[in-house]
Amino acid sequence: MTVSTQPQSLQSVSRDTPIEEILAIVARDGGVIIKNFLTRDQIDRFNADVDQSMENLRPGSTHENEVIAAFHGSNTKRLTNLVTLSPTFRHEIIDNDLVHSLCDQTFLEQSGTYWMTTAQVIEIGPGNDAQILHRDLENWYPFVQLGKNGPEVILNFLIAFTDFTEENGATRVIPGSNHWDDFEDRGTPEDTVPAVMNAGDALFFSGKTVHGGGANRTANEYRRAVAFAFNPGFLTGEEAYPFLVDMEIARSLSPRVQRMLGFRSQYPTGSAGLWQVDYAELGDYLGLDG
Ligand SMILES: O=C(O)CCC(=O)C(=O)O
Ligand SMILES: [Fe+2]
Repeated sequence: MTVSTQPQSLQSVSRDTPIEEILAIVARDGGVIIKNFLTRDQIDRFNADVDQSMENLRPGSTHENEVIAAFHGSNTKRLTNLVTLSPTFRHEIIDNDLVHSLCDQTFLEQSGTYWMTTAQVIEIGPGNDAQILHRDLENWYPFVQLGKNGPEVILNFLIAFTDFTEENGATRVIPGSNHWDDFEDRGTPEDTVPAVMNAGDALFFSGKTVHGGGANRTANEYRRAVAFAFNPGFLTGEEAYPFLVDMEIARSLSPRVQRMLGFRSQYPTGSAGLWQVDYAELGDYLGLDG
């Protein structure tokens, strides 16, 4: 697929769209909405898994840096360690074949194995301002300089767990910003379009694409998402899963999920292996099957 002009909106595809087609749209626009990425039943069960933890959380950031605290959101709740908190997440959502096909196709080709950098609930409450526009690759700063020609260093599946409307804080995206010459340019709110979605849909986007949570202008609606994102195995992830997830839970996971969480070694292209024990596979050292 080729592009000549900057797209003005986000395209939507069904979840049975060929992988190559989904990735071609992401390469062109920077992101795509995958309709019915999860079933209604998965949405309901996941929400039930985390509802109590969400209730116990206070909104707003605990970070002492003001810019980072603003980024986290004044009336936003962020819940991490979903692997431990949600059986639906650790046995189904994280092991979704579509996710693995899209990540395999991107990362295995460009840079070898990948792992999960974070999976977190982001619930934007009434009165929360729009988040600062950013590219997710800014967590690994040298890739800002490499810009559009650098490798893909983070793929994000932002899954809607409530309906996303323009009023309740649907994620704002700048389609085509993955092709800009200068990644220090993060655009303006006027350049953005809202990722309006039904619960169960997912915004699948590149780390090169400018986006941010939308402002919640409603009186009493909460917009719940899960940001579910992956790095190549040569980068450090956001959440230190081997220290968060009990070994007993880790043993119950599929081998590919164990690798995604750092219970197995990483094999970036050109490397004999990373995250090893005495140059051998970590999974063997831990006595994991398979
Ligand atoms: O909540 C959203 O819609 C986007 C959040 C986001 O982009 C982030 O925290 O990196
Ligand atoms: Fe982001």
